[in-house]
Amino acid sequence: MSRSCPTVCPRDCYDTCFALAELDESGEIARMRPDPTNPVTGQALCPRGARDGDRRVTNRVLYPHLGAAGDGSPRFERTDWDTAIERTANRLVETVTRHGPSSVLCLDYAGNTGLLSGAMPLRLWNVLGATRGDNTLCTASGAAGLALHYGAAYGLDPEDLPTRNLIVFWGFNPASSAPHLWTLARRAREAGAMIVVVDSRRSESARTADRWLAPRPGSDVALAYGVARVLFETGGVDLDFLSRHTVGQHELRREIELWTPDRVSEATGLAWTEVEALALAYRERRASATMIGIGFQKSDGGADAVRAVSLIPALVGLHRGFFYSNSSRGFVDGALVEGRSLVSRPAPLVSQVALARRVAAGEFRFIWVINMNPASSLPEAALFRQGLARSDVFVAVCDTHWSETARLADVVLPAASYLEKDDLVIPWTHRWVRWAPRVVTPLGESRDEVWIMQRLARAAAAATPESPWLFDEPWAVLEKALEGAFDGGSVADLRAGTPLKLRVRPPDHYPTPSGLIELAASRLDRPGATPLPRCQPAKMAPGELVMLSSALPRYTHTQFQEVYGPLPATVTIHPDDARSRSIAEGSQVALANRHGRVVLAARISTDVPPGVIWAPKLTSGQGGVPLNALVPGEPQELGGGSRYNSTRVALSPLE
Ligand SMILES: Nc1nc2c(c(=O)[nH]1)N[C@H]1C(S)=C(S)[C@@H](COP(=O)(O)OP(=O)(O)OC[C@H]3O[C@@H](n4cnc5c(=O)[nH]c(N)nc54)[C@H](O)[C@@H]3O)O[C@H]1N2
Ligand SMILES: Nc1nc2c(c(=O)[nH]1)N[C@H]1C(S)=C(S)[C@@H](COP(=O)(O)OP(=O)(O)OC[C@H]3O[C@@H](n4cnc5c(=O)[nH]c(N)nc54)[C@H](O)[C@@H]3O)O[C@H]1N2
Ligand SMILES: [Mo]
Repeated sequence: MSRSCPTVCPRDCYDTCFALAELDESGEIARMRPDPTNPVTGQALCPRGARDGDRRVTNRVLYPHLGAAGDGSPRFERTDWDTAIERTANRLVETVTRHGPSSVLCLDYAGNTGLLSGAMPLRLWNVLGATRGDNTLCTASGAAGLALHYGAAYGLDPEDLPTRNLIVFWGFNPASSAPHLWTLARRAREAGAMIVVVDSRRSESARTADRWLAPRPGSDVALAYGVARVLFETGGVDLDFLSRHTVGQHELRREIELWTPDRVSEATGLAWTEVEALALAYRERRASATMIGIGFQKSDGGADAVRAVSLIPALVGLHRGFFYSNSSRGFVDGALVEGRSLVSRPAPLVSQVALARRVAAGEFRFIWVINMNPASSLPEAALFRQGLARSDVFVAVCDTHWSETARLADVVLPAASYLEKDDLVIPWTHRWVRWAPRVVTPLGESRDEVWIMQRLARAAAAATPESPWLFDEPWAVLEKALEGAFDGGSVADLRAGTPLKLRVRPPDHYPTPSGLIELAASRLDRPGATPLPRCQPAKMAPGELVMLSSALPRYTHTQFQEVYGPLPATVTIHPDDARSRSIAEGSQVALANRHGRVVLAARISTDVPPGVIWAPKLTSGQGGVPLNALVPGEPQELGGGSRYNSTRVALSPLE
């Protein structure tokens, strides 16, 4: 008889879906189904979640492997856990002894965000004092920007979307990146809401929105100021709300007055009537949701763009009428799970954005990679790959699959997939949490990350300060970390299978110096912090194009290529840019800048405006060269975030 087992997708994604794995008589996964008990994700599975049973059995790392560097093409031989752990631990102890703990680098990211698979295994690296990545690839700069005005970045609960009359997705492509939020928005539309998409290209979401505005990349601050200007001029600003809940309206207003219709149109490329129409929609529809994407803040002025957009809902009188990432709203003690609050000294942090050149320079002698595929996802990815190939650097990768990074490792340790281990995933969008117990037996000799971490900690005891908490039982850790985390219900209920709802801070709580929304920020002690957002238009050299990259519905970063085939090696080019360079549809073109050169197939389309090209994020070009070989490694000033979407390239047909 078949049976359904509850699980939760742990990928770093807006939706954090509850799912049901349907097992056949032999106990194998027959198919994945949506779980209707989650009001946000219960409708359907995305094309990735639906194929998780297939991904589980394809391209897996089944056994520990030792890499044998040879003539540049890596070879791997299977080994046993004892040998793999001993090899890794010996090298770890030797590195710490000879070069100090900070010459050990731990890189982790978005593969599995579960508290047990993602957070708890970091305990070893935190107690060692290893250098850790600073998590700046994704949301960091926008979060730092929002903190200047709101004290913390959390915003509205997506379950409120069906109650809104206007939903603006700004630099956000939910039809691909957040399909369940998109469904909620469309449900609101059925009840009369308007959906607006603000995106520099015609994204999947833009195609079906009620209205699409396409500001030039990097010009969103000007658009937001233009909208604010119309709101002030037409009585759309809730002055009573401003006087009660905000400071800084006069500074903001002075800035807005400088943004004349001509100046806004010139910066954004939009007709003033489009700006007016958006402002009037905000004024007339009142109950709005401003959904601020992560995509458009991975750019030169990304933090300031998020700041400017976030001020619009305050002007129309809404407490946190925006959504960005809700990870700062709750009470889960992540520092305890990771062991950060258990060590006497915090681990040194290194910028992920600027990491590649330091790895290439040999600054780290031992690199541990878990839940991440940095050889494809980091800026300056080709340089990073050169660093991994150095003979004086030891690389250990713990992954479920043979990722590009695993293929460059000295030791590869097989991780059990999320369907093969217990975990608890804390969403950063909606509030629903439930225990995700193991559904099926781990394939091959793959193991869960806590087991792997504890094995390695024992074997490397000579380098590790005495810390019995490394060996804590996972459930005991969770019980402690979750005290006070839920709105009713106990951790025992959770373990018995009952979904619980996260307890969250109220929307009108503003941990700023004034305790109010600071339309003009007053805490300016961070690099790049200014009272008001600044517009930093892209500075382009003649002939240069700006390259955007973002998600496709069937892939999560580099994942699911084993199910759907390689990420498309294509670049979308406007017909004018193709014509002036004699580029034909389907032909091979070179994208080049001072960082590297990537060859992709041309797709000619008006989905992108002139001067802008688009490629699937994390794809690879001819010869397996990662797209991110082109991406600069300079962090944003505010928040240290990435600039993927400000990558400038020259484009030419292949000779
Ligand atoms: N050009 C460009 N580059 C970008 C971006 C962009 O917009 N443009 N976006 C950036 C952003 S926002 C992000 S979040 C990063 C994502 O960057 P990464 O986190 O490096 O992306 P993934 O390819 O998802 O890599 C996750 C890895 O974890 C593995 N994994 C999955 N589940 C498990 C598990 O349970 N255990 C273990 N041990 N491993 C597991 C997967 O097999 C995969 O190899 O990429 C960034 N890179
Ligand atoms: N299918 C799928 N879903 C995912 C992921 C995935 O890999 N695959 N990754 C997850 C993760 S970790 C993240 S961070 C999110 C990212 O998901 P989103 O927040 O939706 O961000 P992106 O898809 O990177 O970009 C959104 C849009 O921003 C536009 N854009 C770029 N620059 C500008 C600009 O200057 N101005 C304006 N207005 N628009 C601009 C791009 O054209 C793009 O369509 O998705 C999550 N969901
Ligand atoms: Mo991300």
